[in-house]
Amino acid sequence: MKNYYQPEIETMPLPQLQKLQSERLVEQVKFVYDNVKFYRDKMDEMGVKPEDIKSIDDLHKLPFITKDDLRDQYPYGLLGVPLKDCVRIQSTSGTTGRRVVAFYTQEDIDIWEDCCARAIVAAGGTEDDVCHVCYGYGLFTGGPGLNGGSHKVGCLTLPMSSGNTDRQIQFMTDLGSTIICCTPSYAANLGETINERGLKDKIKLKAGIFGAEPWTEQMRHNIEESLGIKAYDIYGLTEISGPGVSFECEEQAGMHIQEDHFIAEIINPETGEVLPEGEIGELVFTCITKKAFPLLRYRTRDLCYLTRKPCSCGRTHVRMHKPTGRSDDMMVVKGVNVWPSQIEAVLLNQGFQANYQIVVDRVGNNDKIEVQVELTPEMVEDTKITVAQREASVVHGLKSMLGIKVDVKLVEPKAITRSEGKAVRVIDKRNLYQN
Ligand code: DLL
Repeated sequence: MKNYYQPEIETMPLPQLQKLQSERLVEQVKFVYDNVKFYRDKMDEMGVKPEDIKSIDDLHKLPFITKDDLRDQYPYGLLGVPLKDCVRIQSTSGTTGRRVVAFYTQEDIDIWEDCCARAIVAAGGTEDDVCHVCYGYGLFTGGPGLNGGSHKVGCLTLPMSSGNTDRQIQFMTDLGSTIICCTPSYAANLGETINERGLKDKIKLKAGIFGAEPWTEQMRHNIEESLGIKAYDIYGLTEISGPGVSFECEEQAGMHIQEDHFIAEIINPETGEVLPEGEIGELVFTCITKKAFPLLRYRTRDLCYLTRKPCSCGRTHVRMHKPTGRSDDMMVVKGVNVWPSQIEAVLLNQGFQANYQIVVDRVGNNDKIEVQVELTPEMVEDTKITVAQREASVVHGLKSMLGIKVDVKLVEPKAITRSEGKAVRVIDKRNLYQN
């Protein structure tokens, strides 16, 4: 059994790591230039030749690629290898426009599963574990990626997929699941149900690997409490392979990017300028080992910052801070930039759980924003504070955070539909008026 903690790579001193990245980048740029017309045309337009890329210091000379480019090139325009060499597609869960379809060779899949295996090992996984995967399977990368990683580690893998909470809990208790992989919102949902049914003592979970959507530190704390586990963040996107592009170690202080496969940059989303370490901006990835869908300088639209501060786990790979939002899920309401994560932070701070929905509408020329959030059962029982007082307190908290008046509606526990995959937090009705 291969040991998926790979210290020779994961703790490689920085100069050596950058040398490896440079070698792989030079080779990859040649490969892409020779095999993908889209890149060849773009680089020719910019007057950049593959020979101009001699090391990672030349990365900035390459053109960016965006989700719109991916949509324009749908389905086969970005393939780096003949279709007969591809063995799989996966696709994004996007709700607008054309889906993005990503392709994989068998080697691409192996690398992706290695990345997921490293994430599972970082969360304490070994061949003695029972790994319960309730990310969706199918086109979504969550289930297939973690499933493959779990096999590589040698865990007993439960390919549960999402949904059917009763069955999830039954298997978890009957088979003694020790590691769970799902979205944080579904983990919160499971934790709530397990506690309501008084089953916490019957589950053996020790760790959870949660990602695919933003979640706050407060939410981590709530999930850890309700399931009695340590909760690890994992990040990734279909275009770049899927989950496992980066993952947390036991420090839970940012996610190590798997730099032997992906080079990360942070740019100013307005100007494209590369920002220094520590500054928040848009995360950009260059794949240096992928062959079927070999994206260079892909703009993820996720906002975060990078740090190379030493990590006590010994891994040297750069850490990305939890994405604080996306440059495109930012809403402009009443002329003010609003991120759902800001609203969530206020709600969790005031003792609510992450069971909420944000409804934005336009009445006449004016934007209206309403936050609907569930009272917790404890709040319902606690009659010392009235619902009106709680509402006023949330309105006040949101006003201080955002600088605008937000309507708040407190609803009964369970009134908001629970998510089984990625949670739908925002309903922006203003989009309905566009066209
Ligand atoms: O969500 C891949 C994935 C599956 C990651 C399972 C982790 C676990 P997509 O559906 O293509 O792929 O969505 C990618 O989801 O650009 C981020 O905006 C968001 N995202 C993913 N992981 C995190 C995370 C999968 N840990 C998009 N924190 C990304 C915050 C995340 N946002």
